[in-house]
Amino acid sequence: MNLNLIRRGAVALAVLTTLAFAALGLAACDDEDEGSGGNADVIAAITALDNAGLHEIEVELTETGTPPGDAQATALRMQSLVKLTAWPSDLSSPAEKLASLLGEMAAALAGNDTAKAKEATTKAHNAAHDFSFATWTYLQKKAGVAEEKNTGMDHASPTGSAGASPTAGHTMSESRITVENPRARVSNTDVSAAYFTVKNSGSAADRLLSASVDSSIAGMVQLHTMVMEGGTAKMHEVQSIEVPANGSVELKPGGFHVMIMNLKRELKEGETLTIRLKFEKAGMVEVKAPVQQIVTSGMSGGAMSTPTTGH
Ligand SMILES: [Cu+2]
Repeated sequence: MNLNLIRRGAVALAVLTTLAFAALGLAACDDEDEGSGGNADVIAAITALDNAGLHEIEVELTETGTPPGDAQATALRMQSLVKLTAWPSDLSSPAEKLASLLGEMAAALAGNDTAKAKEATTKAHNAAHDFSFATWTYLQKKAGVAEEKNTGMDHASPTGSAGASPTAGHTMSESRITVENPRARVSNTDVSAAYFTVKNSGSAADRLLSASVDSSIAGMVQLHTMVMEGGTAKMHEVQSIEVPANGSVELKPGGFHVMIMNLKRELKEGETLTIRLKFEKAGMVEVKAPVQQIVTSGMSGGAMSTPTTGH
């Protein structure tokens, strides 16, 4: 056998080996869910996101009006992390949305508009929550373990804020939310309001973060409070409504309410309005609110005045 033949044989063997490995590689990819990275990558990324401190940034912004010094860096780091992780295909579209919300958060934090920074931070924080829940649900399904409810994890209470921080052995405190006596106000104008009592029988405080109705019914829904200013009742938008542990909060005429704006049609007595409530810990809660005449003590007429503050 001459040297040339041996060389050719070696090259052929090398090519075959490469092809065999390529085939193995493809087979390994087929085993995964389409588009999925490894479990370890996904777990590492979602753990980092869970511990990034978006909650603390939002709380500090809300309470002091100033974000923590590293808030923008955190948003940018989390944006890179979410963009670069090979999420399973089911999660790739929410991941894209989350990455862009984190980008908006970083941009808003770089500016000096506090309200804008707060709004962008709240949006990114909420999206991160939903994304984390979806990711862990995916992982639990893949692992064949039981699924958790979207409630429970008391993610680190903000340092320096009022209230006891959970001790190491007590991080699984729960918020158990029920909504009672929901009702919405009849309206033939472009605004209405909804009221209800939120009860929390759990050992962790929760927050009502937002409310929404079908976009075919109203263009905007906000959480409002009403305060007396110089003898006039004025409405203000609030970022959230606290629901104490083992306690309740009542949304009622003259106080906290769900403000339904840009109504696209009349709300008639006897119909039912579906309202989706988003809680920080308990997640989404859907309520069916009967539309009815609601008497507002101290205010004339059946309809609420238009907001004089906020938007
Ligand atoms: Cu209002």
